[in-house]
Amino acid sequence: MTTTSPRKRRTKDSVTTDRYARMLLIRELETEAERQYKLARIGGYCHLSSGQEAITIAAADALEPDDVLVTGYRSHGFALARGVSPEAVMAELFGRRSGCAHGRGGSMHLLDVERRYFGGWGIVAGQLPIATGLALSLVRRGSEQAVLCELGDGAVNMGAWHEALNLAGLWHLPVVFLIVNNEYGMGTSVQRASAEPELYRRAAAFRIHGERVDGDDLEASLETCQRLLDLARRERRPAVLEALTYRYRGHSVADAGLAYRTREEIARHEAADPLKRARAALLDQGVGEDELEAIERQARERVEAAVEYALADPEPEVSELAVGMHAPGSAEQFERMRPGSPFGELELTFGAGLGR
Ligand SMILES: Cc1ncc(C[n+]2csc(CCOP(=O)(O)OP(=O)(O)O)c2C)c(N)n1
Ligand SMILES: [Mg+2]
Repeated sequence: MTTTSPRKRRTKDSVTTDRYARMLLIRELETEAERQYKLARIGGYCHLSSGQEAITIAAADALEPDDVLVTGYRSHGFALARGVSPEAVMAELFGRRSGCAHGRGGSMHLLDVERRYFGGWGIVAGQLPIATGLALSLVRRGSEQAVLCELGDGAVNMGAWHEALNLAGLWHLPVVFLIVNNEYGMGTSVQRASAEPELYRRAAAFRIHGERVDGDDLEASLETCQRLLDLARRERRPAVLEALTYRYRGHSVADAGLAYRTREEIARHEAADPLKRARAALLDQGVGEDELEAIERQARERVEAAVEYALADPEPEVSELAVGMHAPGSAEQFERMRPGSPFGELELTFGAGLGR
């Protein structure tokens, strides 16, 4: 039962029970993922975004259904926020057949093309040229949509950042580069990695608009993402948005996250947890404690159900391992690349040098 007072609830507030529920679902699913990883039910890498839920939900909610989302490998939250079910996410982490990448991608490569979520990419900054290319494709098709490309603070020191932003600026592409600045790239702080630690300023080199937002403030993040995506869609103005946030857990579940930062630092951030902030805002709006507790219970139940689902889901057949790896017609292309063939690597790579 709800004890919400309609008088006190402000409908214009963007901190809604729905958004709180979805932020919580991310937190609960990732907390459970770490547990399942330690039970050896999840293999490979597994990066958690606990602490980053506000900017994740804000970015996803600022997108229209036809907009395109591309992210790095810390992707569980983005997949959930874009509407991928917890079952499909957990099954993917377990490497099972009904995972959102059919059990072949794992934690870093979640995707859902139907929902215009084009992954989940494991190479740092590898997603940037892809996002820029997708934005160019939208322009060529005359489609008034935008691309949102998430990247970490560590990705801005990669060559691909410069290449992608240069073309986005030069060709006025509808892409918003969202830097999720969680203060660290693995164990290296932004201060130690970036000559210009105010990362949004680096957009100026490409004559792209740059802006910073408190990524733990759901309302401010949503407003900023909406405004920048709108400019990208309507006026083809690319942008860089730096969202300041923090990850509570280690870089991946294999990292305790304590060798390069203090417990006090983590505790300081946890005290301003975006979930706590959203909860307090809802209480302030007049949402009842019992309604919030029901949301919290439902999130845990939803995650438990996702684990049950993933456990029961079969693994992909080994015979299907290569299915979907290459586009139809690739066999002919590969044939041409064979050493010794007219376009083969033997001629191209060694031919001249060896005088053959
Ligand atoms: C090209 C490349 N170099 C190195 C790595 C190894 N690596 C994985 S994550 C990471 C740090 C990236 O940090 P950041 O961009 O801040 O993202 P975050 O992990 O904080 O989300 C590195 C160096 C990689 N995956 N790809
Ligand atoms: Mg980082």
